[in-house]
Amino acid sequence: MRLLVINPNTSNTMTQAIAQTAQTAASEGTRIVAVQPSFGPRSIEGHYDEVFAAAGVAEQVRLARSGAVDGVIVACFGDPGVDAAREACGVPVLGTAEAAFHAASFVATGFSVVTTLTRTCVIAERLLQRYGFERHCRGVHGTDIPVLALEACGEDTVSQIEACARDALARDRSGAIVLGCAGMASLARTLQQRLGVPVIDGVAAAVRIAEALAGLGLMTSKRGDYATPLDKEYAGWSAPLGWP
Ligand code: 2AL
Repeated sequence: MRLLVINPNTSNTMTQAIAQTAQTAASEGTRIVAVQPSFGPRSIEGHYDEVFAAAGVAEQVRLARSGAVDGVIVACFGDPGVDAAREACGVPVLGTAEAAFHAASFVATGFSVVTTLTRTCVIAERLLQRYGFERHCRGVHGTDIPVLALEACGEDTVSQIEACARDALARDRSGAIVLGCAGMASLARTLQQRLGVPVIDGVAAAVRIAEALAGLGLMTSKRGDYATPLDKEYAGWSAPLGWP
């Protein structure tokens, strides 16, 4: 099986780290193909960044049109462009936030999200509402660690995330932690050991859920809003991204 993992930001270092986490999480026989957009922000930390990141996902998901992959993962916690990618694909498309929320709801009655900049908390809160997980999530907490600081993540940064998670578990009375950034993916195991509760990284969760969906023979429904995009002309710099 081949899974296309799209890092929607343009940090090559982060794309490589995400690829490694995804490959480690995958079953034997699953091959991870990791890509990033050719344009857009180096990190996604707000609504403005997300607009370009979603267009970048639309650009890269075209690789899945040839039928060469069995699933697509959008590896950013804001799930930019996930619905657009589902229109463009026949195979299942998973966002990391959505995958992480589902996984967390299986292992705890309530979970807390620990993320990067406090200004991104509202993005996670809106996703929780959109996906119907607002009753499972007991709090979204910003560490105020910039996304790119996670590229060279030393003990200071890990300790800062751990402290935020401990505080969240106590304050929210929750039983699990969801990591609110794909840049935190490699920290899940260490944090789980230190905190003694399930720590969910959405990249790994999405890989295993994509494998399960493929194993069940489930594809993205092409009935209704996830039908293939309408054939039309796109203007200006987006011209190559128009359908078909
Ligand atoms: C993210 C993420 O997962 N990748 C990125 O660039 N920004 N999420 C976040 N909460 O900052």
